[in-house]
Amino acid sequence: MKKTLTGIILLMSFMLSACGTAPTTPAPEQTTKVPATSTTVDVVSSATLARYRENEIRDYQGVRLDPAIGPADNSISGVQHVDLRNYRLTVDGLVGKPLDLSYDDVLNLTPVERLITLYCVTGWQATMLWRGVQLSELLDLASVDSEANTVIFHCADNYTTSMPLATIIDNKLIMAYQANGLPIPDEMGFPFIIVAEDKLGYKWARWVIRIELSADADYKGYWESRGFDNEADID
Ligand SMILES: Nc1nc2c(c(=O)[nH]1)N[C@H]1C(S)=C(S)[C@@H](COP(=O)(O)O)O[C@H]1N2
Ligand SMILES: [Mo]
Repeated sequence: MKKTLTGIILLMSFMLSACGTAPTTPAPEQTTKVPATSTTVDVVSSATLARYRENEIRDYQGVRLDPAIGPADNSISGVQHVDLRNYRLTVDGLVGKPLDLSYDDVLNLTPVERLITLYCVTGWQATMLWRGVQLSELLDLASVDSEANTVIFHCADNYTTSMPLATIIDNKLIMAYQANGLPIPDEMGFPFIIVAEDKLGYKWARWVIRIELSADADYKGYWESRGFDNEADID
């Protein structure tokens, strides 16, 4: 009896994990727009409209952008509010020159802008216009050691996630400080979010405070150590 109860509790807590569901790949057919009655369209759009911030860009080259504030927060410890006055970004681990950067130091690097969609395991998705820096520029500044093969992102809420160094370099991944023309809102990871293009939402580290270079290719972050796939490919 006691065992059954423990089992049920374990099962329930697992189901509540990572944006509220057990691991599944987002079903594209669920997210494709289907013709709806005008009432449905109105309800959906007014709820979404309410989440746009003042002066947020809503269209980019004919594509409708989603609000940078999502419909629900599923963060492990709630939304973080990072104070820039004592914010530092460190890049350390297997590097020749560890970095200790301010917010402005990062904004002074070469800006890149890209339209990229975030897919959460629940099927929720959001397409935004991201502006930030290419992670490889930061890594070059730190002179990464040749034995490093993994990049571990540490966040203000103690969340961690990682990606192979090669994925970051080959896919020219960026760390963003703007979404839809405005600073990243607290809800989306102010001051910095890793835009893990083509990877599931749990690779998109928010409120990044430390980028650690490692040789531990088997490192598992918060959700990865709880059963979510370490590759996290969207297809
Ligand atoms: N620091 C931190 N980053 C995080 C998370 C988190 O809990 N803490 N959650 C991840 C997950 S599971 C998703 S889907 C995206 C978006 O989270 P949201 O659904 O709460 O908006 O942020 C990712 N990055
Ligand atoms: Mo997620």
